[in-house]
Amino acid sequence: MNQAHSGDTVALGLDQVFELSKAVLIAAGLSEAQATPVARVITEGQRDECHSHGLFRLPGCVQTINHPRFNRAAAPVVENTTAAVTKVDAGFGFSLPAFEAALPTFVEKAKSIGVAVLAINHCFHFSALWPEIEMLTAQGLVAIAMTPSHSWVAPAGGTKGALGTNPIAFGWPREGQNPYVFDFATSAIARGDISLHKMAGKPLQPGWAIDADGNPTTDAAAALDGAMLTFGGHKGSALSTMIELLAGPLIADMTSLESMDFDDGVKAAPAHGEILIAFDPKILGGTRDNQASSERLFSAISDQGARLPSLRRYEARARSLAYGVRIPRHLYEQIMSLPRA
Ligand code: NDP
Ligand code: PYC
Repeated sequence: MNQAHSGDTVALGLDQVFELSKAVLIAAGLSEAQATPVARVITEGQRDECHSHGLFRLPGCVQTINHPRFNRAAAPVVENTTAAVTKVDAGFGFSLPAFEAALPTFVEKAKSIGVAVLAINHCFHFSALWPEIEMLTAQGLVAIAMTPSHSWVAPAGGTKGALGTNPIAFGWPREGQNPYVFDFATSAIARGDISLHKMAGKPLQPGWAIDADGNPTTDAAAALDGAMLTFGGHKGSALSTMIELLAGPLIADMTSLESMDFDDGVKAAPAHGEILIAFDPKILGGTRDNQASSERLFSAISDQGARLPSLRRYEARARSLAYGVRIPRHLYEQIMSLPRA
């Protein structure tokens, strides 16, 4: 494999990121069919400079594949439940092959009746949600995705983990340009970013975490041993609880507390469900041009110097597509020390 080395970083083409990821995942025990969507999302994360969910996740994926409860032979089973509802059982493989297996049915339902729900069950989940959201906005659909994680996050007013970092993502298609997409953890920051702060020896921002004694901390190691905090105090805490309920008990799957129990101390990726909702604006909006008023809103935000979410990501994407990516040398060496197919 050709790659340019410079100082503390290593330059890779996007095709190299993809092939390297796939080779590691296959050597760890995934089939080509399972490894491909996982490697694609890792590559997309690195491409868009979402450092907490790009190549940084690859060693954790290997650890997850080695979890005794991970099913290396998992083949997603799609259930055509009702006119609006699709369920897919990931069989305790990764969420991404299950999402892709259910996508055509899910999209077809949203387009035929205006709204559809996809429940992914029994999946190990490590990925950002925006790649899935963008696959739905590319079909002209408005979309929401939510998932629990492990119970690392204390509720507002509490001192112990009960909630997950629980991301919520939303996408709105825009004619002739990238969709409006946001995708964030309901913890003050993703846990992956706390780990990156620890690796870089950087302090956390106040308000992100408490230590094991329940005291505020800006030390990443103490935060990983203690508990993370939600964004927005009681509001983030309630939103996170809603995500637990919608992507957990509502679809008969695990909460973040249950995912943590299921992990049994291995420290693999969380295992639980994911819920996605898709709306067809052509059906819900009828003949009204929903783009005119949404564009007016986006301009009112951008024209005063505020930025739309995902703009940073789209700019990073353009750069990476043109020039490839640079990753920290220590991460490259860690990945190259893993077996590859
Ligand atoms: P951030 O706090 O950076 O928030 C991310 C979102 O906010 C992005 O849409 C980002 O756009 C947008 N944003 C950031 N800064 C601004 C700004 N100044 N103005 C406007 N928009 C802004 O990231 P998080 O740490 O909360 O989450 C990172 C990722 O982690 C997500 O992709 C999430 O899905 C993933 N995650 C996954 C989990 C899982 O269980 N699978 C659990 C937790 C998190 P942009 O990207 O352009 O900066
Ligand atoms: O960064 O919080 C996180 C996370 C959990 C699962 C995947 N990412």
